[in-house]
Amino acid sequence: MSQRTLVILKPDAVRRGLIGEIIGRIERKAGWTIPAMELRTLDQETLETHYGEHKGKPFYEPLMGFMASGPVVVLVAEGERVIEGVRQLAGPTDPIAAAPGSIRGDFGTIVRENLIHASDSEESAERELKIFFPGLV
Ligand code: IDP
Repeated sequence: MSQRTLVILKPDAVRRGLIGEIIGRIERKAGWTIPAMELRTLDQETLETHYGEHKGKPFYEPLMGFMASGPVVVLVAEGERVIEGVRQLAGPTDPIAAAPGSIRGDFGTIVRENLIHASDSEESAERELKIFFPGLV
């Protein structure tokens, strides 16, 4: 079943020159495509809508600051089981716990600066795609 998921290459990935490396891993999965992609600096309102579920947690404010600290790449990935699949490519939230071979496992050390966001379910993907790509058909 073909799906769409929302992916954000976080400001650390852009600053460190890892855009090509990370997008390449998504592109190389057979049959997956990228129907929309843009480099943007996210504003507070967009970030609050996106990360609202974490409001009040100790890491929320630093996360907001980090996510607004520079441009990010927002993209839509499309294909068979792409929601679960990009989460697998990313690895778990904590890059030290993430296996080598995953994006976070290969390039990250800091929990907040973990390079990539990917929707975690069909419901999240639907909600997040509307936030970042409201005009997508
Ligand atoms: P996910 O991105 O792996 O789905 P979430 O639990 O949804 O993880 O958390 C959103 C983001 O908030 C994480 O990707 C990470 O950047 C940051 N974050 C989560 N937990 C912590 C923490 O304990 N300390 C610092 N930052 C955190």
